[in-house]
Amino acid sequence: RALEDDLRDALARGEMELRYQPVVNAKSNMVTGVEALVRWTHPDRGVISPGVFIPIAEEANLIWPLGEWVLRKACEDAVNWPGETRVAVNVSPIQFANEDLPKIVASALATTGLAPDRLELEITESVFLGDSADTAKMFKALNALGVRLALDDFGTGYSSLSYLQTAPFDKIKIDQSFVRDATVPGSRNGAIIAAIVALAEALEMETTAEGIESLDQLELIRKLNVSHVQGYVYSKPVRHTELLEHAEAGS
Ligand code: G
Ligand code: G
Ligand code: MN
Ligand code: NA
Repeated sequence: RALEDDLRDALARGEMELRYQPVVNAKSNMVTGVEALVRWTHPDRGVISPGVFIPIAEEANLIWPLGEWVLRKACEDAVNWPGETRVAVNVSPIQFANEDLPKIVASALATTGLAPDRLELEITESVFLGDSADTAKMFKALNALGVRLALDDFGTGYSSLSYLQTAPFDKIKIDQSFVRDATVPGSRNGAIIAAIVALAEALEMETTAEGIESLDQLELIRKLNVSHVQGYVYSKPVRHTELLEHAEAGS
């Protein structure tokens, strides 16, 4: 059987699970949110990364049921987290191009009772390659729902900066490729991160640096005034139950 056929049955068989990676405020060190990351445990092949199966789901028109399941499950879990902890969900450009997306988001919020401002949708620059009138309309509709919007993998896409003129982002996520070598002598990445932070601050957007693995990277990122950090130095993506245990332990 092809992976695509297995993917068709994976949701019904309960093979999909969400993991949550904490996002930490760089100043207060408090967890302010988490990013939902989907995992597929295939009965024969074991855990398959979304980097592998999301493109297959997009080609096979399976991104709809999968995307809807991810949204609903993430909202359902987030309702039980303490305080204002937000949940971020990755939205594929294919989902973004579907006019039903706002309805699907609204329905996930309504059925779970999650406050709209506790849901953040992560969108990549590639959505700006589509029809610009449709893109503007989608941003307007999502904004009207009261959900937050984050620009994911910033600086790695094909797009220009012109979309920042109008698109209502609350946050820029600085791609981990900029973080990786930032502490290596001679690297230009620190300067690039500083420029992204200046841009985000001027536009009143938060910033999250992704893929922070070492204390050296954390120290540099703090010095560069990035507002939020995410990465293995704090936590890998964990189960919903583990997240609750962390919260109860007061960590
Ligand atoms: O967690 P990991 O590094 O394996 O994720 C690999 C890629 O899959 C990342 O680009 C991430 O954004 C994407 N991804 C993870 N979960 C989801 C999801 O629920 N929906 C979409 N569209 N992409 C996801
Ligand atoms: O494309 P997106 O930014 O949504 O995907 C984030 C990906 O980065 C996920 O697959 C997640 O598992 C991975 N990730 C999270 N923290 C780290 C980290 O500290 N180091 C590395 N190498 N990957 C990470
Ligand atoms: Mn993401
Ligand atoms: Na990213």
